[in-house]
Amino acid sequence: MFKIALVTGATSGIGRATAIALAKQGYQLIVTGRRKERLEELQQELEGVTTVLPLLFDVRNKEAVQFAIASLPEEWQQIDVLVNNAGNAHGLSPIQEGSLEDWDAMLDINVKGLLYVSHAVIPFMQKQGRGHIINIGSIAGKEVYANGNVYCASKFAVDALSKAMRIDLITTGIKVSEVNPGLVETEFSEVRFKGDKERAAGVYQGYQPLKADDIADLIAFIVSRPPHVNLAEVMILPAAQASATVVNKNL
Ligand code: NDP
Ligand code: 8X3
Repeated sequence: MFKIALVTGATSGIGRATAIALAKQGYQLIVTGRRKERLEELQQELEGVTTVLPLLFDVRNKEAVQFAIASLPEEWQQIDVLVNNAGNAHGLSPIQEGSLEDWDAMLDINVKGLLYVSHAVIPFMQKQGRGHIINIGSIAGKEVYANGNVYCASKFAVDALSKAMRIDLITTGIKVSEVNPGLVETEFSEVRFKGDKERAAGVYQGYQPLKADDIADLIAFIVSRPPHVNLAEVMILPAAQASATVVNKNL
């Protein structure tokens, strides 16, 4: 029997790589994001590997999230795995210079978006008495760094919500895991620095950062554990990274 995974933010980076890894593990996929052409491209790439259902919505729009997920055809409602991955940093400034638009974006996408998607998916999982939610947190949800203020706060919230979900869902058969990556080279820094590719590339120079596939492999491992095992929290760092701010750039 096929299993179904829903991956948010599957148009790029960690979400895209996770969708591909789960497809190779035999999952049918519901993939979400705002960039339609990228979702269709992924669907084409996975033709012959698995069935892919693209769902286009902005996770900030609670009505759109609820409508898209609640109207899934019956054969797509038995979601076994939810990867709450959609998210980004917007800006890197001291709190006294922060932009209200950037703050809204990070809290609305990284925290409220994760909640909206979970709220829509959990009833399906409860109905079948099983499921696995993987929340993508960050090392920034464990340590605050200079100028990271609101992004860090959004990821601290993901940490708190992952723990809270694990407690509240304990009687439902739904497992909750949190994956906390360090530096992964994706479009993340390009988004943070508003399209400044040179500044973004600088974040990953002088050491070997993680690749999106490294996180995808970990997620594929987590969901393939036997029913009695839950990898509740995993931090995954490049070998050159010791903390949010200590990176050996001479490796
Ligand atoms: P990318 O920028 O490559 O991917 C971000 C994904 O999130 C895209 O698919 C994007 O899709 C989606 N997304 C962003 N905003 C929205 C929105 N409003 N509605 C719907 N989807 C949205 O970054 P990463 O792959 O690196 O980031 C994925 C997750 O990993 C994030 O939660 C990030 O915080 C976390 N993370 C990243 C690390 C890194 O170093 N890269 C380290 C630790 C955690 P689209 O634009 O099409 O909507
Ligand atoms: C992404 C990693 O260190 O840029 O969450 O915040 S970091």
